Amino acid sequence: MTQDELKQAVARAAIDYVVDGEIIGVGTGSTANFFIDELGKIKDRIKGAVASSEATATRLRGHGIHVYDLNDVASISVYVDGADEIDAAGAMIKGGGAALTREKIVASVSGKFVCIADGSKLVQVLGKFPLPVEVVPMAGQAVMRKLTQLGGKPALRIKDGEPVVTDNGGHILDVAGLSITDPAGLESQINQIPGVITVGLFAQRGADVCLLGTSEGVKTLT
Ligand code: ABF
Repeated sequence: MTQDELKQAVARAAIDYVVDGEIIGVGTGSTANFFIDELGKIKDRIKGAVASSEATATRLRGHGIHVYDLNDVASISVYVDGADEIDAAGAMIKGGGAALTREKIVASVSGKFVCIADGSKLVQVLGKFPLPVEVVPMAGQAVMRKLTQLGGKPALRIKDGEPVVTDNGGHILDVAGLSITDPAGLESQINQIPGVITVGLFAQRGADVCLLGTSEGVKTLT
C-alpha cells in the first residue's frame, strides 16, 4: 500500500468515532484532508465541525459541512487529527503544517482525541521530527536562544524566502536535535518561555486513540 492509501484507510476507520448529531473537531494536514473527504460522505449525520485551520475550514465548506466558530461551541465530543510523530503513550509532535495552535485549542475542548496516522509516524522516542514552536514574531531570536539552552537547534521556518506566517500571525521555529524522553515536562518548560504561543508537543493532552495505518491493516492503539 502507498502512504496515501494508508492515510485513506485510517481516515475511513476514524468515521467509526464520529458521534451522530454532534459537532466534530477536525485537524489539519494530508491525513486530516482524507478524513474530511470521508466526513463529506456522511455529512447528513453530523451537525457540523470546528476547524483547526483556515485550510481545513475551506475544505469542510467545500463538502457542504457547516463550520462553527469555537466561541459558539461549548464542547466537542471527538477531535480527529494527524501527527508528525506519536509514541506508544499517545504523546505527539504536531505542527509540521503550522496549525499547531488552533489544533491544541480545539483538542483541549474535545472529549476524545483520535489521532490518524500512517505507521511511519509511530516512534519510540519523540524528537527526530524537528519540534515546531509557534512564536510572536518579535520574540523569535529570544526564544531561539532559550531553546538552544534546552539542547535544541532551532531554525526559523522559511518558505519562498520569507518566514512562514501562521493563521494567527505567528512565526514557526523548528527545533532539531532533541531526544524527548519527558514530553510532558518539556511541553511545560517551553510553554514558560515568554514569546512562545504554542509548542507542538501534545503530551499533557495527548491522543486517546491512535489509528495507525500499516500494511497489515489499521491498528488501534489506546
Ligand atoms: C497536522 O498535520 C499537524 O499537526 C501535523 O503537523 C500534520 C501531519 O500531516 P500529514 O497528515 O500531512 O502527515 O495534524
